[in-house]
Amino acid sequence: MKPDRSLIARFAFEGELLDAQPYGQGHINGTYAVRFRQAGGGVRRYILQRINRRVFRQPERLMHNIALVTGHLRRKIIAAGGDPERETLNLVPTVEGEIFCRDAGGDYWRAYLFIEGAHTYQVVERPEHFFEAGRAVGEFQRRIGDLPAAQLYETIPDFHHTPKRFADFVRSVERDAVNRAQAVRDEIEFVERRADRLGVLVDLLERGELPQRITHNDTKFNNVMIDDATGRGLCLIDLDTVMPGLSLYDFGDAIRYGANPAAEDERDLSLVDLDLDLYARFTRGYLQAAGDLLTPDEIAHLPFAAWLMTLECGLRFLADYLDGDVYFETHRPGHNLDRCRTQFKMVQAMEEKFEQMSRIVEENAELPTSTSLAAGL
Ligand code: ADP
Ligand code: GN1
Ligand code: MG
Repeated sequence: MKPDRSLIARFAFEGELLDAQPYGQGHINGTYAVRFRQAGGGVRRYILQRINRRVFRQPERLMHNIALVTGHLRRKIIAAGGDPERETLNLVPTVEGEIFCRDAGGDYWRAYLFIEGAHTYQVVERPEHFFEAGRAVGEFQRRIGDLPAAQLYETIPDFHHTPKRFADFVRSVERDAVNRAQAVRDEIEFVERRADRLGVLVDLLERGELPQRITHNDTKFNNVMIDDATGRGLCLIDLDTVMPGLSLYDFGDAIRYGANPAAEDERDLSLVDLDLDLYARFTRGYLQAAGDLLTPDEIAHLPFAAWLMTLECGLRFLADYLDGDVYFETHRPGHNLDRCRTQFKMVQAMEEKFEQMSRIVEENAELPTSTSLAAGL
């Protein structure tokens, strides 16, 4: 449901309200662009979002994280001589000075300055944009890296704990709530055949062999704003899942989405593939920005992380399909299954091109000669 006038009036927006329209193509929150006429005659936009209550059980905690993270980024951007109104999200407070509000139905709302002169894209339209996305993700990890992890809540526990995602998936298969399992036996088996490799990253984290960092955890290309004028990767948006995690999650999730030249929900699977040129561009941008932050073990696992995050996302789409489409926003029957199939096609392509993926990392990383890139499949 669209935000009404009285809800909009609770935020400290400037000007006279013109309208509020649904905006963007996210799978989770309700996003609206709200337009205001300014005293001088111009029009100013803001983003107003309804936080998905089913997904985010404790919106207060999530908003605490976002205020902390955007405040930290703002200081870093100002110190670097950047533009703090465009290179990070900026919360617009309520008239009472709060960072969110609750409506009569119990929904939580928040508002941001609208980042003008920049766009998000559902697929990579210009290859150089994907280098920029890599740079933006690396830059984000660097800027946020010195925020003490203990100050952040885990907004969705075990978000990228792939073995737990798999356990949830197995429960969905067993429950078969809407009688769909029989028709997707091939997809279920696709996951089962790969089940032995799902714990690699969480095991390394538990053993202290990969460092825990503050990460974004949802770095798909349509969460990166690209500057219209310069083509620069300007700002990572969608900060709901910023929390302690592995740098590899951000690399992997960005590749799974953006190195596919087709849409995430493309039905013609012949169009879905791992584009090695796009993969190389992102890798270069990412390593340029974050390279000296990363340990040799992190670098060695980049190709594996791309594979794992793609498989994880595919099994989440499949689990939601089996559950009756209750988590991700869907726009047509079978939408989650279509999404699952693109992810699995990408997984297969990565398995075929794994050596080339490793070579591209090797060519772009400065690794001690003793490090072997043997973190294979
Ligand atoms: P979801 O969690 O549902 O994916 P997002 O926070 O990613 O929601 O927002 C959905 C879309 O709205 C984005 O892809 C982007 O195009 C647009 N958007 C979000 N925040 C802003 C902003 N501050 N300025 C301009 N556009 C934005
Ligand atoms: C969701 O919110 P959005 O659309 O950026 C999801 C991600 C998935 C992605 C798949 C909180 O991201 O984890 O990778 O869809 N976000 C959440 O497109 O579950
Ligand atoms: Mg989004």
